Amino acid sequence: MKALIVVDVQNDFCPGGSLAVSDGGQVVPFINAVRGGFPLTVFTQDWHPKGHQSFASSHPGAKVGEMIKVGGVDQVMWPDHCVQHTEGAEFHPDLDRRPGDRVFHKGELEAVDSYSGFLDHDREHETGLREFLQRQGAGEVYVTGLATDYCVKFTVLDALKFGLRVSVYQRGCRAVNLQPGDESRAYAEMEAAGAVLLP
Ligand code: VGL
Ligand code: ZN
Repeated sequence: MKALIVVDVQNDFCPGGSLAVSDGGQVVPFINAVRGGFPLTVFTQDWHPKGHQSFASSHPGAKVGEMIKVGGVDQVMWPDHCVQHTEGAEFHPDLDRRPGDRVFHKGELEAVDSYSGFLDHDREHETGLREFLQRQGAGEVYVTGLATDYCVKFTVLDALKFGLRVSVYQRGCRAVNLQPGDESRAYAEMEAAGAVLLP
């Protein structure tokens, strides 16, 4: 059975949000159009506590966009975003969500960031998505959402590590592009790891 994974289509990643991805909202009509073709659709939601380690505001002197070491690990400094129970953390208002849809939260631990919808960066805490897909008998996933070069990429790479067959809808993804070319490098990495890239 195939499942659609919708990654982080939240207000803060859309125009007007604190970590807006250009044209982020444009993935919404695409996602709404394809979800009907899937027997199962799941959503991930970036869900940080206030003062999260990935926020530049949590590190005196740190600037948004730079990389610093946090507990010995490289961490990109982001603007405050997707803080639990705020408007910015809510799903885009036009996203077609239905009763019974499962949502998997990530980035909930203050000290660890989490781009993947499956596991946080310390590889210790699972979101429950893997087990859920397994129980549903979903061996094949199609991934769409925000952002291509972070949460989409890490979700795809983990899905492949867990032995799922993975396709990525490029029309349904948008990138942050902190550096020019991050988007195409992210797609190349996903493809090299075994993902099928769909236009
Ligand atoms: C994301 C940066 C920080 C994402 C989440 O959803 O791609 N990017 N937190
Ligand atoms: Zn985040």
